[in-house]
Amino acid sequence: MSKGQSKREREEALKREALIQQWIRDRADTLESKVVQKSNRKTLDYVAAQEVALARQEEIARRFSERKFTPEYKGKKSRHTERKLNVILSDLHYGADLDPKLVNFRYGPLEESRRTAAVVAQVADYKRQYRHETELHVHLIGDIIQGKLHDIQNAADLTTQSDRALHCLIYGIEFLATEFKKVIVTTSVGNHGRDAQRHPERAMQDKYDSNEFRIYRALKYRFEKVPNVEFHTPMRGFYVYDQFGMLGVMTHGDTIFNPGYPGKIINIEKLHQQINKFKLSRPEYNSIKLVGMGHVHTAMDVDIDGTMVVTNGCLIPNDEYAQSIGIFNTPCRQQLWETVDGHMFGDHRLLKIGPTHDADASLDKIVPVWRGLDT
Ligand SMILES: [Mn+2]
Repeated sequence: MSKGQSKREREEALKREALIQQWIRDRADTLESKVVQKSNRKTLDYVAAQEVALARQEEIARRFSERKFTPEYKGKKSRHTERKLNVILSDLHYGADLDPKLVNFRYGPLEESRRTAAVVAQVADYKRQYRHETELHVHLIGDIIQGKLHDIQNAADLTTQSDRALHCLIYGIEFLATEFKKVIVTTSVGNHGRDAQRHPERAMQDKYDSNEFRIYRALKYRFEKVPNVEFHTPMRGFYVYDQFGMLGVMTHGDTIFNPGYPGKIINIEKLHQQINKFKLSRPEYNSIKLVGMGHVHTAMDVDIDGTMVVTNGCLIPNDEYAQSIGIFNTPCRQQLWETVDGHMFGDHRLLKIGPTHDADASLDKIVPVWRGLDT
C-alpha cells in the first residue's frame, strides 16, 4: 500500500479486494456445480442405459423361454444302413515292364504286386466300423494287361502278362473276400487286352474276344466255389448295374462312350450328348445315375446334368507311349465310393498309389511279388 493513502481509501481498496475474492469464489462454486451436474448427468445416462439394456435382456429371455418353436433335428441317428462300396479297378497294365532308363518309374512284378496290395488295403481300410453292413462291388473294367498294342517287342510276353494279372488279381480279390461279407466283381474289357490277331485295330465287333476276357473267365472259375465272391463277365462292351433301384453303367471308355483322349482332353459337352443318346436308347436307361469309365488314366468325377460321370485313374506310372504324346507324369489313382439308398455317388475317396508303395515290403503280405512262370 502506497504512502499517503487515507484510511478511507485503504478501506475502499480492501472492500474491492474482498468483492473480487467473493466473485471468484462464487464463480468457482458455479463451475464446480456445473461439473458435478455434468458428471451426474453422465452417471444418470449410464444408469439409465444399463436399466434399458437389462430390461431388453429380460424381455429377450422371456421371449426365448416362451417360444413355441423347438428344434426337432437331433443329429443323424446311427441306425443300420445297407451300404455298397464301389471300387473301379482299371488301367492296371500288368506286364508292362517299364524301364526306368526310359521313363520316370520302374513298373515290373514288384511294383505291380505292391501297388495292387496298396489298393486293396485302402479298400479294406475304408469305414471299417460299417463293415457288417457293407457289400463290396469291384468294377474290373479293362486294361488289366499291357498287351502288345504299339510294339510287339515291348512289354512282357503275353503268357507272362496273363500270369502276372491272374497272380495279382487272385491275391487281391482273395484278400478282399476275407474283409467283406460279400464281394461282387463285374468285368468289362479294355483296348490293351485285345487279341491283336482278331482285332488289329480298335475292337468294334465281338470286343469280348480278347486276351483280357480269357483272364476274366479264368478268374471267374477260380472264385466259383468261394461262397462270398460273385463273378460276372458280361460279353457286351458295357454293363448296367442296379444298386438300391438306381442304375449305373460301366464300360472301359475306348468304345461305347468316347470321353476324349487319355490324360489330355475330356470333352464334357460331347459326353453329355453321348450320355443322353445312351439314356434314350432304352426306356429303363433313362434313369441312369452314374456312368463309370477307365481308359483316360485321369481320375475325375463330374455331375453332368444329374448324371455322375466317374473316370478312373491308373495303376501304371507314365509309360513310354504317354511320354511320346507329351504326357510326362500321371498321378496313379483308383476310384472308390459308397452307394446308399437314395445316394448313387455317396462318400467318395480317391485311392492314391505311388512310389512309396513300391518301396513298402510290408505290402507283400497281401500280394506277394510274382516270382516267374516256373514256380
Ligand atoms: Mn489304359
